[in-house]
Amino acid sequence: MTADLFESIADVLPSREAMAEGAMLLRGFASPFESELIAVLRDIERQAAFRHMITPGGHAMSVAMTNCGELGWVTDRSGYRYEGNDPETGKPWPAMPAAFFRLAGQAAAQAGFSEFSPDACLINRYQPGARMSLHQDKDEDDFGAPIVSVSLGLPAIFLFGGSKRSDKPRRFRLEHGDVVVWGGPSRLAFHGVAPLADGEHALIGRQRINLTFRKAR
Ligand code: MD3
Ligand code: FE
Repeated sequence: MTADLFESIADVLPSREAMAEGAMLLRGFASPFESELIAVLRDIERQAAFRHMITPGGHAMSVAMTNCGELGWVTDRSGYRYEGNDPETGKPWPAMPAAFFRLAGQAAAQAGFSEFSPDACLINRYQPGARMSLHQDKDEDDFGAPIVSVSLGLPAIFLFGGSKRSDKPRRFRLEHGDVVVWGGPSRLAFHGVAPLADGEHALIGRQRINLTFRKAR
């Protein structure tokens, strides 16, 4: 009885775990917001569809992407950059929903970044087999601001390396509702995502959605 009680509390309470200096994993932090996040995502997707962007090397990414906020991250044959308009429609990216902005701000505050004000949210959609190879996020102006990521849907193996591409990455399983704040010395760490294993998530289906909140300018 007592053990059951504590297990059920552990299931709902978010926990804090340091992955590295400046990288804080908040397990389940987004779970209370899941329905609102999913509703708002549908709305964004209607205005700015997921698409497989082309890298400067000419390859289509296996991850499909869209954005919301003042700025959106894009890649094409001419390079990586932030743009105010969706290149597919020519229209501004959908505004950042208040629920997204609040969640990102509350998570950043938990990790000690009290004034996080993201102007961009890159939304990544992984279907089974999709992956992201090791990279650094360097297209933002101010590396003093953290990046906040929110995982929804199927679990993924996140690869967390060091400051050099050759540093052997550690593996972390990120699950539905997990939020990570990447700041300080972790901000420029190499990172990636292993190919997504097939499965079915009760709310999100056969995919993983990752929101990454950034201060681009
Ligand atoms: C660590 N996305 O969009 S989120 C990306 O799960 C990206 O979709 C992955 O890497 C995903 O650029 C990882 C976690 C993440 C995001 C940014 C970081 C980890 C980071 C920046 C610096 C260090
Ligand atoms: Fe990244």
